[in-house]
Amino acid sequence: MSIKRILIANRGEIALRIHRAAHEMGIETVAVHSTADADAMHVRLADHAICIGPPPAADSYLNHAAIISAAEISGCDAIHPGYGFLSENEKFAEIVEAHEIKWIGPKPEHIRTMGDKVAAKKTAGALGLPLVPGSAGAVSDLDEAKAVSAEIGYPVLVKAASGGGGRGMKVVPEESQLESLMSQAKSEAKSAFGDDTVYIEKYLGNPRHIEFQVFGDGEGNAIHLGERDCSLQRRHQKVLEEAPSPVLSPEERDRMGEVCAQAMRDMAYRGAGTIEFLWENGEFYFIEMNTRLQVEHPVTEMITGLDLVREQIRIAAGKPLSLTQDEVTFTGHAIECRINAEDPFTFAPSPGKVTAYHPAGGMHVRVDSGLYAGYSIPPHYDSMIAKLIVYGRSRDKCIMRLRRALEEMVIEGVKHSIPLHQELIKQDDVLSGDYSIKWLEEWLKEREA
Ligand code: MV4
Repeated sequence: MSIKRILIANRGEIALRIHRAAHEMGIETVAVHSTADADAMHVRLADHAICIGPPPAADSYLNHAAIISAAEISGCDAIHPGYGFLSENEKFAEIVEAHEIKWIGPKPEHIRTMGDKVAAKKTAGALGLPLVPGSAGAVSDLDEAKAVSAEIGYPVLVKAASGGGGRGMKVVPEESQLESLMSQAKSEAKSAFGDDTVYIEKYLGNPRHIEFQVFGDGEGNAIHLGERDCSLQRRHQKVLEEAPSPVLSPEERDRMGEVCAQAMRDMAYRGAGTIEFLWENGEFYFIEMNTRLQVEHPVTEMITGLDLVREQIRIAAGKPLSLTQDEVTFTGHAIECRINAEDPFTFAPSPGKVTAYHPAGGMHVRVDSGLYAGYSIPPHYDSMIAKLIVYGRSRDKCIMRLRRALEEMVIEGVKHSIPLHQELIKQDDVLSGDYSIKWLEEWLKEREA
């Protein structure tokens, strides 16, 4: 029942994050790493470290056999996948469980359902979540696409069932363009995912991206931990996230959160999940569900006081949720800035040696990062090198503290996004919370001009 040693099947700040939660629970950790990550902070801190392959992720962090062998050899009784890599791979989750190793994640069947966007939408609808108007499922031919689109009205959006990250998505302004844009969406989906299944939705022109954090025990108990507003994105990469959303009242949060929690009770969901919505003119529309811990989970931790990784580990060990919905409280405001090793103007990656590093500190300031002076950021992986998370009693106080923390933080030797964040939090629309999913890219265009 209890977990004694966790294999961390990830790298970077999230590997460190998982190590910290485990050690605070008296659980040992085993780091697995590629040859490029031998000097990483989480590898140094873990109780044991096993090299599982060369730098390309396909040969190391995605290598099922190497990771399972490492778990067996080192006597791990659980695997935490973090985010990305194998975190939403239902086959890997099944293999882990077949080896009688605890999977610190959702049931494989739920990972599978939510990975198929058409199945996810059908499931969400059946569970009572509000959907974007559109086709009831996959659209098989042009006549069906025309009928659905005429019914909901143009513009419509053609989406890939295997999609995510915006690939294989086409906005169709009017019927005359449906045939060509649908076939483009299908061929893009076919080459990107090996699956040309598409579905159709009403295109929302100016929504916000608001996501609810949920947790279930796998036996029909579930809670929600409120929402995060992640509307500030560039090319489907989040740049800054905050909780609570500037646009939700406590009543709207309770109402929508409860709809989410009830849906998770009805499906006997296990572990951490995020239910993503588009929000426009006071209405929520389900788009997708992520069956993993997310990068931006710390903003939820800051306003609830809970350790979400600890909660995940407890659930995997068969323990009940550590609190009831009535015991969940939301206090103050939190903002996370993602700091990437990239040029803050061109966004070109900037790997290399960090010659000086000084994280921000002080009251209500958290830095999740594996950086240290002398560390070389390898070129093989995601460019996110740190997350700065700041809390304040109010949104205004949070932004004042964020400004102070960004000023304090020093990263030398590589280009990074701190200057971008400093500029961003001076913008009137960001200060007032008046932004949609289109805001950041439009601002970046003006900034370039
Ligand atoms: C949409 C949409 C507008 N209308 N669906 C982008 C990726 C995928 N997760 C869903 N996405 C969108 N779906 C309808 N019916 C606009 C987007 C979208 C978006 C969503 C969230 C955050 C940033 C975005 C950037 C561009 C498009």
